[in-house]
Parts: sequence; C-alpha cells; structure tokens
Amino acid sequence: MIVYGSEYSYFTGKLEGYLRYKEIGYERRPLGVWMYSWKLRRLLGGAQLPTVRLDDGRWMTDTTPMIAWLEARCPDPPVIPAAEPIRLAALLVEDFGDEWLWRPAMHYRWSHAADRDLLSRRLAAEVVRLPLPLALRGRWFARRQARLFVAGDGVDARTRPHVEAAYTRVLDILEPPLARRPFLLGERPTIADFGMFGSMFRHFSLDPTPAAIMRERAPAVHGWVARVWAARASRVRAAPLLDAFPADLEPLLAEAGRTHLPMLAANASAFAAGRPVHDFTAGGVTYRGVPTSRYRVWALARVRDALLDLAGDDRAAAEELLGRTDCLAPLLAVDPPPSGHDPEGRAPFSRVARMVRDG
Ligand SMILES: N[C@@H](CCC(=O)N[C@@H](CS)C(=O)NCC(=O)O)C(=O)O
Repeated sequence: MIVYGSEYSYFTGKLEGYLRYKEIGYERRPLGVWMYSWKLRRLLGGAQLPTVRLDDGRWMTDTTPMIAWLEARCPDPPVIPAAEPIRLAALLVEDFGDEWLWRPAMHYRWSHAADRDLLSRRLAAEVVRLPLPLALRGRWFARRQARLFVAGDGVDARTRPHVEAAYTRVLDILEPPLARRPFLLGERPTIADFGMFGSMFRHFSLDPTPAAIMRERAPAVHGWVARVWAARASRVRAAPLLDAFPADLEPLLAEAGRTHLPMLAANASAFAAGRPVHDFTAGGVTYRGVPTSRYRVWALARVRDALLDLAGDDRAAAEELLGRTDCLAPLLAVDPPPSGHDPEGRAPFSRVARMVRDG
C-alpha cells in the first residue's frame, strides 16, 4: 500500500506506528498540493492525511476505521483487546488521543515561535512543492495552520493555559503506568497505545517546546514513544495483556470524561441544531467558536454504540468502569443525530468528512 501523508503529521504517524508494529509493508509518499487540492477532493469528496491507496486501487481514509479493517485481515496479535470492558475503554482512549489531544498539539506547534519556524519550513519543503522560496512557503503554511487549527479552534489568551495543561496533565497521568510496564495495557501495544501515539510521536516528542517538557517531566512517556515505534508483532506475539483495565489508567478515562466527552456531546448537539460553529465547556473553561464536525458526531456514535451493543455482565462491568471514571454521563448525555458520514458502513472506503476545519 501507499500511505500518502507527511513525516510530520499526527495521523500519518499513528498509522505508521501501527503498520510497522504489524509488519505490514507500505511506502510513505508526501501528500502534496496537487493531490490535496484537486485529486483527492475529486475522488473522495475531501482530503486529509493520511490517505492510503491499496494495491488493488481502492482508497482508504481515517485511521480509526483503517486500523479496524486491517485488524480483521491481520489479526495476530490483535491490537483491539477481546475482553470487556477493556476493549471499550481502549476504543475510548483511542478517540481521546485522536480528537482531544489534537488541539494542544496544534497549539504547541503553531503558537510557539521556535516550533512554528522549524516545522513550517520542514512541512513546506515536504508537501508544498511549488517554485517559490522556502521561507515564503513556510510563512504561508504557518499562517494557514494557526488560522484554521489554533485561532479557528477556540484557542485564545483565555483558553491557552487550559490547552497547555491538557498536554501536561496527560503526561502526568501516563508517567507512572509507563514507568511500570512497557505499554498501556500490558506487554504489547494495543489500540490505546496507537491512539495516544499520533500526538505524542509526531508532535509532542518532536516539536521543540513540548519535547523539552516531555523529556523533563515524563521520561517514561518519552521512552514509550520510542518503544511503540520499535515494537514488532513477530517479537511480542505471545506477550500478555492485562485482563482488566488498570486502576493506574483510570485517571486517563476521568480526563476524557471531563474534557473530550463533553466536547463531543456539545458538538453533537450543535450538529443536530445545524449550527456550523459552537461553544463548549470542558473542565470549567469555555471554548468559543469551535467548528462543528460531522466526523466527531460519527466518532461519538461509534464509542457510544460500543457500549450500547453490550449486554449482561459485560454491559454492567462497562457501565461500572465508565461510571466510576465520570465517563458514563457525558457519553450518554446526547443521543447523536445521524451524522450522514458513511451511512452505508463502508469506512474506511468512505468519502471524507474532515474532523477539522477545511481551508
Ligand atoms: N480522522 C482522520 C483525521 C486526519 C486528519 O485530520 N489529518 C490532518 C493531518 S495530521 C489533516 O488532514 N489535516 C489537513 C489540513 O491540514 O488541511 C484520521 O483518523 O486519519
């Protein structure tokens, strides 16, 4: 397969970590301007990184359904735990990593001068291959990213301390479990690791400002980033996973219950009401003018259905874990309206519904 993406992209990194672990061969190619602005929009109705072309010519989009689809074909060893409620909790951690840590990752890269200058040049050189001076392409790229993903995503002087603390709180939560064991749920990586890996690998451990914070504050998280990247299924196939969701990771679920799930609930209400932008409050801080996302309605329904499809003891155990970690009420707060994304259940072979603002 060909993975069209970028060496500096959050979701390209998430997918590459998974593919390398599963020892699934791929070639990464830069998703350049022509493909982004024209070819993928014509083929898939939109463009995002990564987009994958399989050898048979089919195109895949969105890392979450891509990994689920690949798991069905390459199940050994599985990255989605079989037992409940650890499976449900792992899917929730994946979504938290995908959607909630995106904002601090964008803020650190595009609001801090050292990070912005370095990454704008690197990204411009990789994906904006136009016959213009690199400095000019870099400046254009940095301005676009800050407009769409920082100012355009509710980050301002008032919310900035909360956005930065979203990163440092997660470092503080992950440090003790990752000092104790190699991966979040045991001796080999799962979807919980790959979900947290996108932000941690291609942003927080790479961009100068958050990387310095990680090295000082959370050396075990720093070590885990390299461990996920180096993990190979053939070497850890028989390694055990924990049989229950560990108590030392419950604070991560509680963090999702305070922040990520209220964000998804507010997004779903705004989508139902047809509001293109909305405000939401997380951890006592109100973010204003956040774009309403069809993809996030779909993502909320996916995690919610993973709970509602359970019955008997599994359902009771899942409700107990989510209740204890303050996730149950925000997960069930809003009955998500039909998102209209992928109504035929074709994902990852669906059309693109971008998680974030288009520009
Ligand atoms: N839900 C998607 C999200 C993909 C995504 O948003 N990727 C970012 C880059 S890491 C993107 O495409 N940004 C497009 C842009 O900057 O316009 C996934 O899981 O792959």
